[in-house]
Amino acid sequence: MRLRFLQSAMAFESWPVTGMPEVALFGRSNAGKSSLINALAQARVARISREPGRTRTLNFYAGDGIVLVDLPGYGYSHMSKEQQRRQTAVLERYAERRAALCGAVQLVDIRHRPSELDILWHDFLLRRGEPLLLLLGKSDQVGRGSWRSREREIVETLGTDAPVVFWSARTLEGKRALETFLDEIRKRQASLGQFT
Ligand SMILES: Nc1nc2c(ncn2[C@@H]2O[C@H](COP(=O)(O)OP(=O)(O)OP(=O)(O)O)[C@@H](O)[C@H]2O)c(=O)[nH]1
Ligand SMILES: [Mg+2]
Repeated sequence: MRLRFLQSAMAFESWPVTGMPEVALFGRSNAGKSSLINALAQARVARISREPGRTRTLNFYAGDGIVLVDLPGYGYSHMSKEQQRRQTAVLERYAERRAALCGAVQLVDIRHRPSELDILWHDFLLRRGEPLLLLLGKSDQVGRGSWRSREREIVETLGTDAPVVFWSARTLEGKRALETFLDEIRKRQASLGQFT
């Protein structure tokens, strides 16, 4: 899908007013959120790096009637306590207050059992009661033969009935399903009318 960078922001006052439904990417640091933006856009619109903790601000992208937000990852320990506290506060504030937010994508690494923070954020997003898609990312890193058992462990750990999609920014596994999810949110919001 076409995606263009809109704005980078931290403070509530500078979050853009777009008039479009918004979907945010949640996931621990290094899960591959920024890479997902680039994979969807098929262009280098987001900055990525090998070192975790790269994304420090909320990054807004617009495409095809929807806004995607690349959020800073949670659970990045290599920063000061004060920085961590500030980052968590921004994430929570965004997730609680953002009126345009009508859906979420949570990205977890298929190779690992979800962390305590993954579980907390998953529960939080479920409680919002809006569409939530769980992506099992970096699926290119494990053989297809073990996908189902990885899925089972992750779903059991999260105790969830959210829809699950295998994802890879490298092979673009899951891209179609992700685009369908975004499309459904756009249609759902259009039928509900104004949201901001
Ligand atoms: N093999 C593989 N590597 C990936 C995939 N997606 C991302 N990566 C790599 O994982 C690392 C982190 O990716 P980012 O996209 O920066 O992760 P992030 O979730 O934005 O991280 P923060 O900004 O710290 O929250 C980079 O080295 C990426 O190249 C994937 O699908 N497969
Ligand atoms: Mg990032």
